[in-house]
Amino acid sequence: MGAMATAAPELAPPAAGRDPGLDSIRAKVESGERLTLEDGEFLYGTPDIWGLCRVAHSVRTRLHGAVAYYNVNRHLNYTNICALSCKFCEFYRKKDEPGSYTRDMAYVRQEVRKAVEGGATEVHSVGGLHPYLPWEYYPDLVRTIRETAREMGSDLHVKAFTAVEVVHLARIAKVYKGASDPSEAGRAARREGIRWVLSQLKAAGLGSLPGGGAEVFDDRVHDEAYKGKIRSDVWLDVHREAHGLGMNTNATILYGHIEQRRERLVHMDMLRRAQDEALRSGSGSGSFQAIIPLPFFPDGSDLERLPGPAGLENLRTIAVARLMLDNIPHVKAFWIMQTLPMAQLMLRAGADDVDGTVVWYDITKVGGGGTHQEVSAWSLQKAIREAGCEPVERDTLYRRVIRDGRTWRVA
Ligand code: V47
Repeated sequence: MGAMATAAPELAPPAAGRDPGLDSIRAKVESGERLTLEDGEFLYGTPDIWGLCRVAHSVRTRLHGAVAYYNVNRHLNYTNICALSCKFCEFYRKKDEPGSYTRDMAYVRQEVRKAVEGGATEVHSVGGLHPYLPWEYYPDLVRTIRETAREMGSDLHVKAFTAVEVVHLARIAKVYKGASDPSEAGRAARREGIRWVLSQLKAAGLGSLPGGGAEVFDDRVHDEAYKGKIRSDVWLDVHREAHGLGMNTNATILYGHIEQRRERLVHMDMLRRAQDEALRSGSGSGSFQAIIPLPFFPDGSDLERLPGPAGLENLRTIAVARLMLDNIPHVKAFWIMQTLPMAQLMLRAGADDVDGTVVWYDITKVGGGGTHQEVSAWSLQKAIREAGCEPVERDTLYRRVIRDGRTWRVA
């Protein structure tokens, strides 16, 4: 006789059919009532994942019809040297460690020329917290990108520097006062330094802030996984200051590591409150344009023992983000991290944007691959059409791009 058959592990019953509990949430969503954290927990727990996707899809359709956005962009990481050692991060290197780099302006000019030749409308530039680069490097970086593009007749948008980098720059420029003062006066002093940095960068040509560095707005998760990074209050203050200067920004949430679903929902609630504030400030003020849920990639990080979120959790999180963040217009399924096939599904579950052509991406490498992660505009359009949506090329500010080969203008 062969080896004894082991009992198959008990399987959960297949995902149930319709969840009647979703009806009251659907009714709330249709009447424009804001969902509570408890509603969010219900959505995360429902076995009727397709019902959840349908409700999120109805919101996405009300906002954007069948349109799904993409852009032609390039990522340019100016350095991977970082004073921090966040446990989830595989990108950072220490100075003199093999593979560490810092780009000079000749390199930046060369990459911008390639970006413009490839028809890019945006350069997305972020980096580690370099301990020694002088303050002048950063406005110079923005100016170099803008001027190189302008010489080629392109009004390339620079979306650069996460809130974490902005605070680092304020420290380097020695304008970050009151760092250890918990009073309102301390906060006002810190915000003044942040405002100074952002206005200098804006004067150099900075167009908007990306959504990175937010991780999860929770002190427990912060202290365990990215101690040393700014906390949620400061991240939000940087975005408030950018909005005050008339710049739009994005927001992310990095999920699927050591956080709980409830903590994700609290993060989303904090973002929508900050967005309420931004929208109350009226015209001339910027706001959050997009929420980008980022699934955690364990490979090569200090949290490599964790499995990372599975496909259905990613789908669920996109849908929940669409439903909870009722005042942020766009939900981005960043194809680099979600994969293109999953991003297609997400276009039917709340997402309306897949990000762009990217070309080089150094922060996460799918399947342990290299940094060359490029997809053509044609492939993005094809994927969007296959998902039953209408592809629309956008610029960074979600204006339609009218294109004639590599030359373009916004509608
Ligand atoms: O801030 C780092 C995250 C972010 C890992 O604004 C990781 O349009 C998963 O913010 N697994 C950078 N995520 C990326 C980012 C972004 C991407 C695309 C578009 C936009 C936008 C913003 O990536 C970091 C961090 O939260 N990250 N390591 C990892 N192992």
